[in-house]
Amino acid sequence: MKVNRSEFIISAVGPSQYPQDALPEVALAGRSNVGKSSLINKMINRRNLARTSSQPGKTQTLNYYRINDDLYFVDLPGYGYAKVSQEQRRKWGQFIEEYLTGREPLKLLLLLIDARHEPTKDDVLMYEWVRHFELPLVVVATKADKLPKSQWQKNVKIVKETLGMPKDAPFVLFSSETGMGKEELWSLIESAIGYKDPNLDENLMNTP
Ligand SMILES: Nc1nc2c(ncn2[C@@H]2O[C@H](COP(=O)(O)OP(=O)(O)OP(=O)(O)O)[C@@H](O)[C@H]2O)c(=O)[nH]1
Ligand SMILES: [Mg+2]
Repeated sequence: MKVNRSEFIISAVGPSQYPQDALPEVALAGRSNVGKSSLINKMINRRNLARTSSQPGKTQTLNYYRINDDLYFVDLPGYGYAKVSQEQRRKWGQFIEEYLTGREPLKLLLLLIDARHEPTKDDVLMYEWVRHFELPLVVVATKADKLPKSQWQKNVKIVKETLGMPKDAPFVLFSSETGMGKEELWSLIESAIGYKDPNLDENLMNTP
């Protein structure tokens, strides 16, 4: 997809603030600091559109970014931040569960996992939760640039095995530094939202 236009829309604190225009939504979940906002910025070639929260673990908002007139990226609040109370955890769970189970325009969830480390208990729980909901899912292993190339294969295997992923489940090794995995991820997003490249349509029509 060619990104011509991307804009921040809203930090929504509840369903009444979610956009009403029914554009497909691609949500990003993952631990605090795993690279959700950086991934959005890389996908849309913007240095700093997606905000990095000054108070990790505290903001409980869904941040909406509109890409062309094609989709929204929805940056979900990160989980697993140590300094969060039991009560905040419970609220987070409820908020996210409502969104993931009840949001009609949601077409794909990107679950981000730090490629450098074995997935945490929270990562595994999140993965199992999403599978239970039967949401379309791509697991994205982030920060690949922080690993030597010689270690990629080993770490990918650890991530997949720890999560218990089926062999052919969608998976992308990604770096917001180098752009590794970006095109692959765009293709997966395009098919999930049923995107048709207008340029390709034109080509088809011009074919004799
Ligand atoms: N080297 C490298 N650093 C990255 C990458 N992705 C993110 N980072 C860094 O990791 C830190 C956290 O990235 P964010 O994108 O803010 O993470 P987040 O998941 O949005 O965090 P929260 O909003 O707190 O949940 C920042 O310092 C980023 O620069 C990557 O692919 N490579
Ligand atoms: Mg963020």
